[in-house]
Amino acid sequence: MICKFKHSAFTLIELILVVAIIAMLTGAMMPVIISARQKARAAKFAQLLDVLTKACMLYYSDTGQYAGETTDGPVNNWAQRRLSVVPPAGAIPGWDGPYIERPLTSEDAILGDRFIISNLMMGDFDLDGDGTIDKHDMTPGNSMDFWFLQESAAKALDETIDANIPGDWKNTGRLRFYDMWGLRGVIIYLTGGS
Ligand SMILES: [Ca+2]
Ligand SMILES: [Ca+2]
Repeated sequence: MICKFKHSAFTLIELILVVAIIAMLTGAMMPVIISARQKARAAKFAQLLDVLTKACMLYYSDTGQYAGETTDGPVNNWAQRRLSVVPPAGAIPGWDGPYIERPLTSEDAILGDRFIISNLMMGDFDLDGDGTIDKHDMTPGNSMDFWFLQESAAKALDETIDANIPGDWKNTGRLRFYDMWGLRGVIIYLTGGS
């Protein structure tokens, strides 16, 4: 009986060790898995970003105005669906769209947060990371705004679209990240004046 008890105890310790090792390995692997998933999403979103940027440029070329579009939520004067929805005849002279295949939906919020393309370019942009602002706050243009995007998701996207831009990733290139007074957001430059 004593031998049997000892054998069972040894088996239990082995089991605990195996479980502990598996838990450690899983814990060590999780950041790698999450990071790979975010990189894949960022790459997919960058393709959508490219399509939307070209649509905005074409829209501007046709109408001389900057467009608005949104994934969901209220559509207002700040972000009307100008790229996808046919406006009333003559409402926007030169309009020759639709400029994207269909209105954006929440399914296009690949990074986990909805976004809005507005026709007012918010924020200063140092596009080449040389320390000099290239596009100034509130000048007309197109920018994409997220309000609650996770910092790690924003960083993964920044590494995709601002890969070769020197300086602080949060303040240089096309993507800017801010986190102050409890308000966190991402703004991406699409097109516009200086
Ligand atoms: Ca610059
Ligand atoms: Ca950046």
